[in-house]
This record gives sequence, C-alpha cells and structure tokens, in this order.
Amino acid sequence: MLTVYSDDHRLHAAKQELIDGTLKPAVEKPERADIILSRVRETGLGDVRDPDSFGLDPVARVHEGRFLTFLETAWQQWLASGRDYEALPLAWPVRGMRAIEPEEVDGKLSYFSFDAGTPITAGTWAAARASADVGLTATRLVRDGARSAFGLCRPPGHHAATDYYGGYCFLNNAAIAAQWLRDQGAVRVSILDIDYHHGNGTQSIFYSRSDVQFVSLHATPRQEYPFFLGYSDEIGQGAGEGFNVNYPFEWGIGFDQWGKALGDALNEISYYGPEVLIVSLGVDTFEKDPISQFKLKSADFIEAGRMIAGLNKPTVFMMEGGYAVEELGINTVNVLSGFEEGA
Ligand code: OKP
Ligand code: ZN
Repeated sequence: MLTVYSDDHRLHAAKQELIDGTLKPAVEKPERADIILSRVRETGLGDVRDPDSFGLDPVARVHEGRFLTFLETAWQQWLASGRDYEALPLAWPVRGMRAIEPEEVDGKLSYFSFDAGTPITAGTWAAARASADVGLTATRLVRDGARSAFGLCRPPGHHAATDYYGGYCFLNNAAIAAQWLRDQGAVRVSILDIDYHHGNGTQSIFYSRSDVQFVSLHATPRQEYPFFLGYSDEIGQGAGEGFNVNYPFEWGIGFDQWGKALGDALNEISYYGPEVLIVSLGVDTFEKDPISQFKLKSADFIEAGRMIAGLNKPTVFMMEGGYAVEELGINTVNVLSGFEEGA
C-alpha cells in the first residue's frame, strides 16, 4: 500500500492547547506524523510519495467560501490586532443568540469554530491545505485502480464542517475526498469513521444526502467530546434518511463490543454498495490513549484492518486521531497491514 505524506504538516505546530480547563502542551503535534511515517518505513508497508496540489476547487466543493477566506486570513488578522501568539476563540452564539459574522477577528474566530481547543498558528492554513492534498492524492491512487492507499493526513479533518473548525480539524479531508470522488463520477461513496471521537463534521456535511454514506463508531456524546452530535437516532434527514449510521459506546469498552459493532458497520456498508470506501482512521480507541477511554489493544488494530479488507472495496485510509505517540505508529500501521493480510 502506498502512503502519501507531506512535510508541510510541520507548519501547524501549536505550542499549547486548551484542555481540561488549562493550557497544556499540544497533544496534536508533529511527532504524531513522524512516528507513523517511520513505522510505515520500518515495516515496509510500501513506498511513500508526496501529494500533488489539487488547488482550492475540491476544497470549496465542501467548505463555504467565507469560511475558507477566514482560515486563510485569520493569522494575519490576529497579528494585526496586536497578538503574536496562537489564536483561540472564547465565546459562541448559543441558544437565543444571533449567529451574525462579526467584523473583529476575535468574533470571527468564535463564529467559525465550535471549541477553544484548536489553536490557529502562522502555518495552520498551509498545513491544512497540504493535509487535504494528501487525502486527495491517496484517493486518486485508488480511483486510478489501487486496491488501497494511505493518506497520512495531519492536521486531521473529521470534526470540521462546511463552515466551522474545531477538534484539531480545519478542513475535512475525508469529506473533500468523498466529494471529489462523486465529482469524478463515483455514484456512491462510504465513509467509515473509526476514530474514538464522533466525526460530527463529516456527518453534518452529508446528513441530507444519499450519495455519501457516513458510518461511525465512537464514544457516546453523553460522556465524550464533541458532546453535541453522535447519538444513534441520528439517521440522516430528507434524501439522506437511512444513510447516516452511528454506533455510540460508553467509556471503557474493549474489542469485544467495538469489533462486533465494526462487523455490523461493515454489513451496513456492504448493503449500501459503495464504489469506494474512505476510512477515517483514528487509533485513539487504544487503551493507553491519553485523552480517550476505550480499551483496544495494539493487536486489535490488526484484526480491524482484516475485517475492513473483508468488505472487498477499493479503500482509502485517512489519518485522523491517536495521541499515545509511543504506540501510534504501531497501531496505525497494524490497521494497514491487517488490511493487506486480509485483502
Ligand atoms: C480530535 B480527533 C479531552 C478533550 C479533547 C478535543 C479532542 C479532539 C479530538 N478531554 N478535546 O477526533 O482525534
Ligand atoms: Zn479522535
């Protein structure tokens, strides 16, 4: 399996992140991609290549123009307003308030985000664009006939929606790739999201559509971030009804329950019959993940990969979360090599 990787992920390297009510060293950091890449090389998974540039058109098929303009100019505006450290929002338009885009950068940061845990830095926009190109390049390899490919995306994407960022995500790499496949003529695309956190951005982007199925296993929003989406009664709406499938789980589950749900999820996908499968690959379900509460073991990721291969669909893996840096390379590549064994 080929891996697509860009060094430009390094341009997004927040020093701190607001977590547990305090500023701490960022957990979503460049070392994450480094360790995955070195494991890819060490195991001989396959060649590593650079992404091609797809320009903004495929990105603009998913995200709103004013949101993209904001992301592109946010750092400049933040600097111009007298700050030279990382930009974070502070207030949101909740129940009964007015969702009108403010003029000042602090207001815009809030307007275009949904959490205060996702810093914008000088290089964030460039890194996010490179990450989308990584995903698109991996997707094109599969469109052109590869059985599978791995987009080593960083920053991740699944929390970003058409017009807001958050959860370490700015551009929704998987959604951009799915839309690109549709625009290239694929009739049906499935996105299987196995990150520990619900892919609220991806769900909301395709919620009213039947041409992209979204299936997600994640921690229940009753207990876990992003808190306000990911319940099992979210089945899609209008034309999208029946094409959104959520498997929320309580803290503490292991592979017994998770693997069973994965089998179920794969049946849903098989029944839907996509031309291509995109896997939003987070391995923060790992027992030692510092911000998560599932109990998967390293060997379980091999089995997950085998199971996904059993679907027998052209498959693009795109990196999402996973923060136990020491084991991150092993766990990620375990899914990929499990897939290759099963394919
Ligand atoms: C991004 B991805 C932990 C709070 C964590 C943000 C998590 C973003 C996860 N107590 N806040 O889905 O891995
Ligand atoms: Zn996650």
